Amino acid sequence: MQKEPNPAFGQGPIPGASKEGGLDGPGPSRSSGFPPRVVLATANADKAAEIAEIMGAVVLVPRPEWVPEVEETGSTLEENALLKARALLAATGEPSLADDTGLEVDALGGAPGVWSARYAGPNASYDDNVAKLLAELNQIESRAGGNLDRRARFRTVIALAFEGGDEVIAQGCVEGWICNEPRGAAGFGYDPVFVPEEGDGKTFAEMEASEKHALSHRGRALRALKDLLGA
Ligand code: ITT
Repeated sequence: MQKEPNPAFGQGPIPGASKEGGLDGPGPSRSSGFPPRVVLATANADKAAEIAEIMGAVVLVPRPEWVPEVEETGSTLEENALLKARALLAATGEPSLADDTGLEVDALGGAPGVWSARYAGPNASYDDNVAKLLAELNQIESRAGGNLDRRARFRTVIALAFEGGDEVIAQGCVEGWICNEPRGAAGFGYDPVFVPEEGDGKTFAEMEASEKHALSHRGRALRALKDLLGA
């Protein structure tokens, strides 16, 4: 079954990330290359674990638990990523990295998009969101007499904010479609119903982590960020 978001995140090290260091001392401002350590703005443990797997050697400091939840009031992924990165930079003084991700489904006019986390309501679980998505698509499909364009894409915007005001933004996108029933137990969120175009018909939740990262929105965005920083 799907995992639920982990509310305990922020209270321990991120799986796969280095455990070094605390939060004291001024962080570096932007120079060249990737900063050797960054604070992660995400409160989603599954997302943090993926970022750690993709980033490898960079020291990733979990979002400190005393930092209040950042309200995602933006109307775009980019606005929300910047809100989160700036809030963590202001709280910690260290380079801060935020990921905002949305699933855009063509038959739903691009929804759930920026509301992907809260699609089925403010405290929705991954299962609730997937169930709502499939129910909406089924309804549209039956109204359309069994014909439905199930094309969709995941889009991730990564923002990295530095002391002194420098900000670097990168994006990643993966095209695919929404299958009829959830398949697979890996990954998180909408992974059990998303089939990437460039794969072999498996959902992201049926793939090894490395297979997902090679194709995924998040893998692409983080690799683009490294390129932008010349790392
Ligand atoms: P933070 O804002 O604290 O980072 P969040 O879970 O609210 O955590 P987003 O708004 O970016 O983060 O994510 C929207 C939702 O999209 C997320 O809760 C998942 O349900 C889903 N999602 C994000 N990345 C995904 C991925 O790689 N695979 C499947 N679903 C994903």
